Amino acid sequence: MSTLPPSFPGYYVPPFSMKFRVLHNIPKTKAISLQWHHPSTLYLFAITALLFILLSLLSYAKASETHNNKTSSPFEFLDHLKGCHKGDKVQGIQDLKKYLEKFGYLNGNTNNDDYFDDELESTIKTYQINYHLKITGTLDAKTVSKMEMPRCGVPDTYHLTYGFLQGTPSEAVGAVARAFATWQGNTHFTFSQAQSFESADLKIGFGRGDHGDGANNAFDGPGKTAAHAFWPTDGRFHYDADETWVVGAVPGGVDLETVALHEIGHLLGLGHSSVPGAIMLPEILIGVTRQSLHADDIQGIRALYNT
Ligand SMILES: [Ca+2]
Ligand SMILES: [Zn+2]
Ligand SMILES: [Zn+2]
Repeated sequence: MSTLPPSFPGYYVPPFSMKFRVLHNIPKTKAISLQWHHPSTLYLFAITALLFILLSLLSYAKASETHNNKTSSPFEFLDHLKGCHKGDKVQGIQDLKKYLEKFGYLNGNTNNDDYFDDELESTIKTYQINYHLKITGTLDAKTVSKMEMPRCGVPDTYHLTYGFLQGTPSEAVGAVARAFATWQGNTHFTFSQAQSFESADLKIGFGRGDHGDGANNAFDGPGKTAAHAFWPTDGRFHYDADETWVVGAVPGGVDLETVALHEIGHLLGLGHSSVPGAIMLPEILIGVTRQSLHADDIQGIRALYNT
């Protein structure tokens, strides 16, 4: 119950009050109470109920038999793709791509062909992470049967695009792209570079001092604040241009990718963590590099999005 959105308080209150009213309105006549306590009626009722359960079990068994003989899943086209893996070219892979696109695992820019490419492999991995399947990147039997199950039409995943302010150095672009790939590999999110900065969901760049986010968000020269990002759905992530930015573990330098991992966490809605080793710790370490998330970061995002 605690998971119900606070905006729906009336959702579960009316049924309760209605039940109360009905119960109170039942006249306490002898007929009703006697019927339920009379042993022979109770036996009769129990036998009828048992028969009913048996009958429904029988018809269920019959139904699943027919189901096994003749697949009735709307996604049965996936059946003959069982065992497909990267490098394969099989008719029907195109439909698989459409399926994954429909449910939010691929964006519209996919190669619409029957070729099992790198992108399809990583997409299937994301699907397998999402459904707690073994991460094989291939269309193994378990993955196919999961995909064939009747499902809700609302997409599972969130695809976000990112763009860079003009003049962003290529080292930063590469580092941020790697950080997005790390988050993509561990969550139900997928990311790709936007066609233009304006159209991007997430906007990344460097700023110095007061850089247009308001005086409260001005950067502070070398040291102290190294970067910041805004909560969803704002999407802004800025590096302080006055820091010594580096790629990798360089003494005295701040690693672009490590900081990007942290700031992307904020872009997705995570706050700071106090768990040692978490990327979401507020302290940014100088001269070190981190290229993976901590279990605490992954748990945080799963809890936040209920995945
Ligand atoms: Ca600073
Ligand atoms: Zn800023
Ligand atoms: Zn932070």
